[in-house]
Formats: sequence, structure tokens, C-alpha cells
Amino acid sequence: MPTVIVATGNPGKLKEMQGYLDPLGWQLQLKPGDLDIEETGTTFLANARLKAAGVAQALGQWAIADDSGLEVHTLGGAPGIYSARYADSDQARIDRLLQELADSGGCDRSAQFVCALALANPNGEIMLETEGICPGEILTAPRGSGGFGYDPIFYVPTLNRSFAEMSSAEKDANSHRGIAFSQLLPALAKLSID
Ligand code: ITT
Repeated sequence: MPTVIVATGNPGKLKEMQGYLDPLGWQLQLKPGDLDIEETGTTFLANARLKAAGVAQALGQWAIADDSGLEVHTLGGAPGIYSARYADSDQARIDRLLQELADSGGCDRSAQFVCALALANPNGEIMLETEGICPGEILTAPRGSGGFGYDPIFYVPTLNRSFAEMSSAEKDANSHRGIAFSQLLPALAKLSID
């Protein structure tokens, strides 16, 4: 059975990534906690490539990475690729974002979640990549207890729910990560990995 390293240190992301990858029947392995790849890219895709290639090369194994984040229109796309570095905890990140939106004084709360995925072979060459986008709005206060990260303040008007109010299946079917994986899965399934 092919072994693929899931190149993330974020437990919320890991759970979702495993769900999408499970049907492929690969042996999934989490990257070692002390193997950290610096995210020096200026786009989600560049950082996903860096993480996949860095982990694959370091371990000599196939690796798949996700770089994702939240872009808020009124804030000029912030926090964007800095979503994880915006503050020290999920709660502090949410508080900062809500405060900055309040300070901006505007009424445009439109936003989008972006997820870039990259798969690298054991030489660190990028073999597949894609990007998924989910449009929505930033709530004025958190709603729901599911998911992770910014989920409680990200509202999807077409479903009338925040990501944190959705079941896992609902979030999977509609999220930036779900869209990215649905684009990548057919090619992943055809890939010969040993
Ligand atoms: P790895 O780089 O180790 O994968 P990370 O958390 O540092 O983990 P990113 O640099 O890609 O990952 O940052 C993503 C940020 O965006 C992080 O703060 C997440 O909580 C947030 N995020 C990404 N997808 C999300 C989702 O589906 N729901 C809520 N927040 C999400």
C-alpha cells in the first residue's frame, strides 16, 4: 500500500484531509512534529508547494500539503496567507479579525476561504496542485461549535449557516478544502504511487 505523508501540523486540517484521502486506500502518515517548513511564499499555492516539497524531500516519501486561509474583502484580503500567524490562538485570531472589521467601519463583510493543495514525489517535485475557493461573509459574533479555526465566524449565505454550524459532511461538500479535493481526487486516484 502506498505511503503518503500528510504535511500538516494543524489537527483540524489533518482530520479533514484524512477524510478526503481515505477512499484512495493509501497508508497516510502524519509528518513528524519537529519537521517544520518555513512558509516564505507570497501565495497559498507557493506555500503549499514549499510544504509538500520540503516534507517529501526531507523524508524521501510522497507528501501532500494544504495551505489555506481567509481573505476579507474590506481588509484588502487580510489575513490571507497570514491567517495562521494573525494571533496566537484560534480565539485570539477570531477576536482580532472581528475587531479589525469593526474598526474599518464599513458594512461590507464579504470574504472567501482559499485552499491550495500540492502533492510532491519523494524527490520533492510537485506532481499535482489545485486551489479551491468558498465565498461567504464574516459574522459579527461566533456561531456554532463544530470545525476549527475561523469556522464560527464564516457564514455561507446559500446554506444559511456558519462553517461551525454545519455537519462535517456539509462542510466537506461546500468548503474551500472540499472543492480543492474534489478537483484533485480524480488525478490522485490515477497516480501510481508505490
Ligand atoms: P500547516 O501549515 O502545518 O498545515 P497551519 O495551521 O499553519 O498548518 P496554514 O499556514 O495553511 O496552516 O494556515 C491556515 C490558517 O487558516 C489557520 O489559522 C487555520 O485555522 C485557518 N483555516 C484554514 N482552513 C480553515 C477552515 O476550513 N476552517 C477554519 N479555519 C481555517
